[in-house]
Amino acid sequence: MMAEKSSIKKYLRGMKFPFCAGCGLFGIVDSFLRAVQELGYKNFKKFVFCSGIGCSSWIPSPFFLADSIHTLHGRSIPVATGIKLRRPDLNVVVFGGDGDLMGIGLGHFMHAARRNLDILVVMSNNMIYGMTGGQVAPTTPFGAITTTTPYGNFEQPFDAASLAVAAGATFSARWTTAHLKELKKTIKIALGLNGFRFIEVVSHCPTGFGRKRGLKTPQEFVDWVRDNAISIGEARKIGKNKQKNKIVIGEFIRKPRLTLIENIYAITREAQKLGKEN
Ligand SMILES: Cc1ncc(C[n+]2csc(CCOP(=O)(O)OP(=O)(O)O)c2C)c(N)n1
Ligand code: SF4
Repeated sequence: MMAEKSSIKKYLRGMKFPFCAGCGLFGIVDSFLRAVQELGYKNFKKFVFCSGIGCSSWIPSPFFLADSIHTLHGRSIPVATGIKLRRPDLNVVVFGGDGDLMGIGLGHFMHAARRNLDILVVMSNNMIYGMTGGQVAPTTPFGAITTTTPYGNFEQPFDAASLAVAAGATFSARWTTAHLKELKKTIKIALGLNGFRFIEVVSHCPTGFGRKRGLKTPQEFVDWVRDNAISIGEARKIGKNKQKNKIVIGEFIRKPRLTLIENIYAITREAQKLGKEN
C-alpha cells in the first residue's frame, strides 16, 4: 500500500501508452512524473496539460490522471494561453513534438515566449515528424536522410532552445533521452519558476529516424545521442563553427521577469490610478 502510494503510477490512468517499443518518449514521461513526485505533488489537481498532434502529444492525454486537452496539430499554446488567463492558479504544461512546436506551431511558441506567458513547454525533439512516418522536420540535422529527403536534408535545422531565449523565455534548457537524471532535475527547477519556461528533449525515435540513420536498436540511438552531446559551457568555449552536428546540452537561460498576467494587472492598475487622478 505504502509502495503503491509513493509510486508514479498514481499519476496515471493505467492505460497503455501508444509508443513503439524502445521509444524515447517513455523516458520523458518517467522523468516528468518522478520530478512531480519529488516536488511533493500528491496528484495533478493543480495541473492542466495541453498537447497538439503527434507521438509526443500523446504524453499527457489521456494517459495522465489529470485534466488535459489534445488540441489540433500546432495549436496547443493558444489553448494553453486561454486556460492560463482564465485560471492563473494552475500549472499549465504543454507537451509537443518538434514538428508541432517548431513547424506549424512556431508562431504561437515565439509569441508566448515574447509575452512571457506563464507556462512550461516540454518539447520532444526526435528530429523528424514521427507519427506520420519520419518526414523531414525543421529540426532535422543538415544532410540527414529521412523518408522525404532520400539524398539528405538540404536545410539547416532550428536550434529550438536558443530560439526560445531569443524570443524572451525566462527559462530554456536542452537535455536528451540519454540524460534522464539531468532532465528530471531541470523539470523540477522549471516547475518551481514562473514565466515562459522551455525544455527541449532530444529524443530517440528508433522507428521513424533510427532505421534511416543506420542505428539498429534503441540503445544504439541513445549511445549516438550521448556521444554527440556537449555541455553548453564547452560549446561556448569552442564557438559555433566547431559545434557542427553536436547536441548542446544544459541550461541556456534562467532570467525571471514579470509574466504576462503580472503585467496585465500592473499596467491596468497604473492606468486606473492615473484615470482617478485626472
Ligand atoms: C493541420 C494538420 N496538419 C498536418 C497534420 C498531420 N500530422 C499529424 S502529426 C504530424 C507531425 C508530428 O510530428 P511531431 O510534432 O514532431 O511529433 P512526433 O510524432 O514526432 O512526436 C503531422 C504533420 C495534422 N494532423 N494536422
Ligand atoms: S514513431 Fe518514433 S517517436 Fe513515435 S512512438 Fe515510434 S519510436 Fe516513438
